[in-house]
Amino acid sequence: MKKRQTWFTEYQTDSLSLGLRVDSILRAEKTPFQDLLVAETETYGRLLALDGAVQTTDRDEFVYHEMITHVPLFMLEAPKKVAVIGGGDGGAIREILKHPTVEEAHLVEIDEKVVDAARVFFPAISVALSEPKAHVHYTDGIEWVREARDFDVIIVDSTDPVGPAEGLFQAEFYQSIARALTPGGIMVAQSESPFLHEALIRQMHHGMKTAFSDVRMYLAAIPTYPSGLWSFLMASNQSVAPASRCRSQKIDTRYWTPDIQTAAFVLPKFVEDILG
Ligand code: AG3
Repeated sequence: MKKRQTWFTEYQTDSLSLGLRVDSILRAEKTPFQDLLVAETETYGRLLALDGAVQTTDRDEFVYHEMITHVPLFMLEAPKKVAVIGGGDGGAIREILKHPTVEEAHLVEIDEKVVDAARVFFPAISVALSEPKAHVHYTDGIEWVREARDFDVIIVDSTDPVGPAEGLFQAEFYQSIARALTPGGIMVAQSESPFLHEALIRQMHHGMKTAFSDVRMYLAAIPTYPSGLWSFLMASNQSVAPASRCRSQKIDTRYWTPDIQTAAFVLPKFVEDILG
C-alpha cells in the first residue's frame, strides 16, 4: 500500500507557495496570538510555522540566526547589553551568547507558547535560553523598548508584518529603538525578500532613516523563506565598520565568516535600486 503523503504548504503570496513533505505533525495549536505548528519535514528537519509562515527549520536556521546577530555584534569591539524583539525560538540568543563580552541578552517575546514549543521540540535552537545571561520577557516588544535604555545592539527578529508583528515595521518603533540604544548602538531588523517585498523594504528603510543617520542592507541565502534571498536592515547613529576583533576572535559558526561580514553588504543592482 502506498504511504499517505502529508505536505506542509506555505502560501507565500497569492500565487506562490513552498511545499515540504512532512513525516509527522508534532504540535498544532492556537495560541492567544497566532496558529503554531511544529512538524517533522523530510528535507529540512523540524519546522516551526506561525500563522502558516515558516519561522525556522533545524537545517537552515543557522543562516538566519548567525546573520541577524553576528553582523551587528562584530561591528562593535565590546557589545555588553543586547536585546532581541521576537525570536522566541531562542536561536538569536544562542548566537549572541557566543560573544564573551556580552553580559545580558534579553529576549522579548509576546507569545510564551513559541518559547515553550522551542524548548520542547528545538533543543539545539533554544539551548541558551536557560543560561544565566539570558533574560526572557513575555511582553509586547513595542512597550518594552519604550522603557529600555543603554543597549549596544537591538535585534528585531520578527514574523511577517501581519498580526502581532505589524507595529515592529513602523517608523515610531525605530525611533523608540534609537532612544534605547547607546550613542554608537546598532539595530538590525529582518526585512524580508527583495524579490517579493519591495514596498515593505522601502517602508522600513524610510522609517529607519527618520531615526538613524546610517542605514544599510545586507543579504543571506535562506532556502525555506520566500524566494530564498533574505535581507536585513542595519541602522546606527554613528557610521560603523567591522571591529578588529571580527578577524581575531574565534567563534563557532557555519555561515558567518569575517569575509561574509563585509561581503554580505555588497548588493545586486536591483536591490540597490529598491533602496534608491
Ligand atoms: N523570523 C521570520 C522571518 C519571516 C519568514 N517569513 C515567511 N516565512 N513568510 C524568523 C524567526 C526565527 N527566529
